[in-house]
Amino acid sequence: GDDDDGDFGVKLDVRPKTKRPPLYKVLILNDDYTPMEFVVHVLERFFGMTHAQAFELMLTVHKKGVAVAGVFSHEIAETKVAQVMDFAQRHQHPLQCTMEKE
Ligand code: TYC
Repeated sequence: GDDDDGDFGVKLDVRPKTKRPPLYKVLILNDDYTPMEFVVHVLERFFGMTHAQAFELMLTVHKKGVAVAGVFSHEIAETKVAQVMDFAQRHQHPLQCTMEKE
């Protein structure tokens, strides 16, 4: 209202504002050519999954077209995508991996 108190309406900082950094989903995409065992190996190797977890996620991708392999900070997600894309290319498989903001 008026400025009898002389504060000019400037809001006081009450809570410390510590915004958490955004997280990114790393997605594995289906294709018609990459062998199922290769995808399972990728999920074990780069996402720390057990064989059973990796097999289950691979089947989800195979049936639904895409699944989330993990959720990471921007830098870690970028690294995972690069590692998977490089590994797939080196083995001449068309497997695609990408990331998106959660
Ligand atoms: N669709 C592939 C096949 O039938 C298997 C596959 C699963 C490929 C998951 C990619 O991300 C993938 N051989």
